[in-house]
Amino acid sequence: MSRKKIVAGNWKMNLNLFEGKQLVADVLQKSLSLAEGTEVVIAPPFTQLELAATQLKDTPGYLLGAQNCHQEASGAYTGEVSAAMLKSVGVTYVILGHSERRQYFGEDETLLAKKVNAALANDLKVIFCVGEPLEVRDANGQNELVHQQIVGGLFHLDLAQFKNVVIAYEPVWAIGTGRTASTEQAQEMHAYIRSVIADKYGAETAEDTSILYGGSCKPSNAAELFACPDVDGGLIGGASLVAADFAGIIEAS
Ligand code: 3PY
Repeated sequence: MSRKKIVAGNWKMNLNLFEGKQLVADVLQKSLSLAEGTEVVIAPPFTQLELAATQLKDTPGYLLGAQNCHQEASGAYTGEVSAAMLKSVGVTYVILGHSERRQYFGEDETLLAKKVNAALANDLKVIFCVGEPLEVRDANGQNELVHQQIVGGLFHLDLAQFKNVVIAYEPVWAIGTGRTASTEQAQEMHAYIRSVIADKYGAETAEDTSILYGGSCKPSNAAELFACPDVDGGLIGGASLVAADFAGIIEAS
């Protein structure tokens, strides 16, 4: 098994250039030693990417992420940013299908599949988010929905392409609510996701795919969550905006 542990900080629409520069500097200043095979991804807003790239470039294991990309290569799409543009400023990972993109920007699997293609065609790795809202969890429909999201967004990929995909499970009811999935709920869903991948791409690929947990992950619960056999790190929202908290989560990985 060669899958990586990944701690990815998604800043969302927070911090101006100077605040962001300070946060990256504060995280790096902690000189955290990363376990073999662990990666830290920092995904600031687009405006911060180039500066963060210069800050991260000499620190092994620390990589730059973006929070979205457009599905087309270029053209008259005012306000949008292409995968090639992200690549050109040093981005390694792009987060696609975050629940906030699905909820506020109407992104569905058809669109996300195109974005995934654009990202992979530009040698970016994809952190593909899946997860269910509360009403689906309450109706016990989480597996069915997550299955649908994975099949619709990713299963058109061939094996070589899929190897550049990381999955992030975010129970939507645990985002920005202070609620966290229990370790049992997280492990159960992560194992399910791995089984879905195994059915399509085989057991070896499933074993090698990193599956991150996202949803109010913080220093106090990270170690417990990351100890689950199928949880390979986290996609961190609010706690990635505070250097000490993000560092605490990295240390738990
Ligand atoms: C959060 O915890 O805020 C997230 O967005 C997880 O992906």
